[in-house]
Amino acid sequence: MQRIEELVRSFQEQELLLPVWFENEKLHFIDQKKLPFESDVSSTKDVNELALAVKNMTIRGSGAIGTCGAWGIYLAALQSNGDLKTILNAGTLLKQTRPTAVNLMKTVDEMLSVAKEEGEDLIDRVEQKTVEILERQLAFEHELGRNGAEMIEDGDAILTHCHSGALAGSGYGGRALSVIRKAHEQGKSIHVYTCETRPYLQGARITAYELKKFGIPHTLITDNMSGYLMSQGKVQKVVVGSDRVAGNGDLANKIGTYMHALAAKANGVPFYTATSSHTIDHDVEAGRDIEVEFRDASEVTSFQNRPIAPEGTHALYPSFDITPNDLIAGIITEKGVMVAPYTSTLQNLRATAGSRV
Ligand code: RUB
Repeated sequence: MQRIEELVRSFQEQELLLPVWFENEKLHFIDQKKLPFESDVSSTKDVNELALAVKNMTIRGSGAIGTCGAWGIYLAALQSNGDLKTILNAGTLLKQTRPTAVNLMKTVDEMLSVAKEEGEDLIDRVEQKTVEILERQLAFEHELGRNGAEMIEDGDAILTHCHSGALAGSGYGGRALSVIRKAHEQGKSIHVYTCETRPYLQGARITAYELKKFGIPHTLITDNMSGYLMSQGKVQKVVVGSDRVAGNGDLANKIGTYMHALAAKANGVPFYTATSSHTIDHDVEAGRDIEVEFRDASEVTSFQNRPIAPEGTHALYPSFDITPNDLIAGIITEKGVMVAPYTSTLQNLRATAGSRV
């Protein structure tokens, strides 16, 4: 526990915006559904409660969900005093919470393979692995941020969708906002258009909140305004995150992303995804094979428990969509910016990024 608590203290000294952290023998997390109006923090020692928080989107964003794979296994190890069967069951539970974000599955598997090793010191091994994963994820944010910032020119207006920021990741800027934050820190004069992102409004509530905190000039737009702005020459780049990238470069991201990518292509605006090598799923050949999460229709017919449509209205909520690789100008990762043909550049990335990919 000492190593974890030391790591969290060092993160806190770096003034990171942490979605999840461990302190006083408990895991703490911010309720992202209530931001920015309330900063409600919950605490738990129970992996079941953590899994529920991921499922109901109290903790969300693929990077943060990914680290919950590590936190969850660590909690299960502590809770069960290192009982392997309980830990394996916790892994199954965690993986069932959200189907699209592949970081969650990969991180759980990485943790479980350490838990399954021979030896007495299971809790220590799991703790050590948690520390390693958290440090690595944060390092990725800085590296991919620097790589992506090279794509950004002084004076650019950048459109982003949903929230691919610090609280969706490891606290610096997540993926898309790490690129934007690095460009801003390099002194480039940039402006961000943040799409509100129906129905959860992650863009309005959380991206705008972080951009304000980071001092980055921004304008909130509704999702259906992006095509018009691009046609007027108001947007120079689109940068979004990814919940999963297929081996051929097709990507799954928050519903609405595909629409922005089409508008970007039609208007000659480069569309990038900022992500880590960990988000590339080489077991999935193309976007059509990625499981898209469908959430309850009530999340569309109401907002924060207030109905916004007549009672009984039929609604549909695919939570993600697939953007085909021919709409993507580049996949920004911690190893560099991958360009088409993606099947081979992503294979090369796999070779250089090592076994974790
Ligand atoms: C969040 C979402 C974000 C992605 C990608 O989905 O789609 O755009 O997670 O961002 P939800 P990142 O709110 O449903 O979890 O790659 O930074 O995770």
